[in-house]
Amino acid sequence: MTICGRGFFLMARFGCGRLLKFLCSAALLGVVTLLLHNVFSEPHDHTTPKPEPKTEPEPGPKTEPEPGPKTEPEPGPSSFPVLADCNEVSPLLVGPCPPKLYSPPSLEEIQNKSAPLSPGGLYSPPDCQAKHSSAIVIPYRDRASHLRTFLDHLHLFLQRQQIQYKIYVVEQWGRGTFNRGKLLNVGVQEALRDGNWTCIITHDVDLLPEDDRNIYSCDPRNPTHLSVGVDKFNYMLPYTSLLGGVVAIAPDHFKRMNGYSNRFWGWGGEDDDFSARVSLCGMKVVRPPVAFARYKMIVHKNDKGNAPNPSRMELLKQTRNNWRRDGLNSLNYKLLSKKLEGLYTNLTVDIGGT
Ligand code: UD2
Ligand code: MN
Repeated sequence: MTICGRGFFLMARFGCGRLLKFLCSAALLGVVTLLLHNVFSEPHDHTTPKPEPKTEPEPGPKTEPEPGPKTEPEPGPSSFPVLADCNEVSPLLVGPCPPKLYSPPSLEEIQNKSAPLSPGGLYSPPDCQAKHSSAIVIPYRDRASHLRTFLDHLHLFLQRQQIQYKIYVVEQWGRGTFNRGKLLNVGVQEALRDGNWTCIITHDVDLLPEDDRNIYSCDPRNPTHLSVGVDKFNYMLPYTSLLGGVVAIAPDHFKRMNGYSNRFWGWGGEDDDFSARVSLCGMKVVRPPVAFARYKMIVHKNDKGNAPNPSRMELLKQTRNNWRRDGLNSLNYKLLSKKLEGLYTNLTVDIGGT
């Protein structure tokens, strides 16, 4: 018998008021209902939590740090599905892919052909988690039609490789002497401020890869010279230490080398200086097989403001003594604008000089 039952019995017996009787009967009814419920319902297990009802798999936040631009919104639990890693070798590769060298389409036409890009020319494969994230950095001035030819070819080429990438065009402002090395330093520094890239690709605007098995990712130990064979040089290296054209380099290696020299104004020498830095830092240049590390160079004349640098040989003699204090750590420039175009990010910079 419950306590209330006993109370009711006593109160009824000793003549309590009607209200009290009513309250106690209601309480007794409650207790009986509870007892009946316990007898006829499933026994509750209080030791193990009941499994949640099955819903769609919940995409959880990723544990790996997300590569790519820091400004992009982080994938939230309900905004993106969790993607499986992309295959080691992309199934989309076609091998030889002859570039169309002349009469490039308009930027709008190129954009319509490309898979959707985020503003500033960022691409991530839609169906799998990219294994590589590469910033493509291009030194640039007054080569509008080359840039369109390049974009027309490169976007589809990189998308077939299933890598995450973004193209940065570093445009030298003004009419001063061109400085490829300094522009590349600016581009790498700005790209690394913009995203957690695992690889940097320094890339001339007039070089078009001919085979998509030449993957735009970085070797974990050494810088990679990707433009091994160029049609202009009959697909042969003019000399073994050449490191011009297209280079893939891990951000840490670029920093270890203190980037490029800032002192090479005009054509030539900056690539050889960069090559010397690789060995001075205890690394070596690696090269993929020329069978697919092949490029076409758009035929061009010498540009105004980029005459061969007459002091380049003298400067090259000083690399060994100067590389530690001439480069990323002595870089100064004014970023005049950063524009997120549909197919690329334009960084217009004043790098000084004459
Ligand atoms: C070679 C190298 C190049 C670089 C250069 C010497 C190869 C395949 N190429 O190319 O990497 O070392 O010698 O500096 O080894 N640019 C402009 N506007 C200009 C001038 C240059 O955008 O007014 C950019 C553009 O991206 C161009 C690059 O700088 O592709 C290199 O200049 P280049 O094409 O005149 O030099 P090139 O072909 O002799
Ligand atoms: Mn060229």
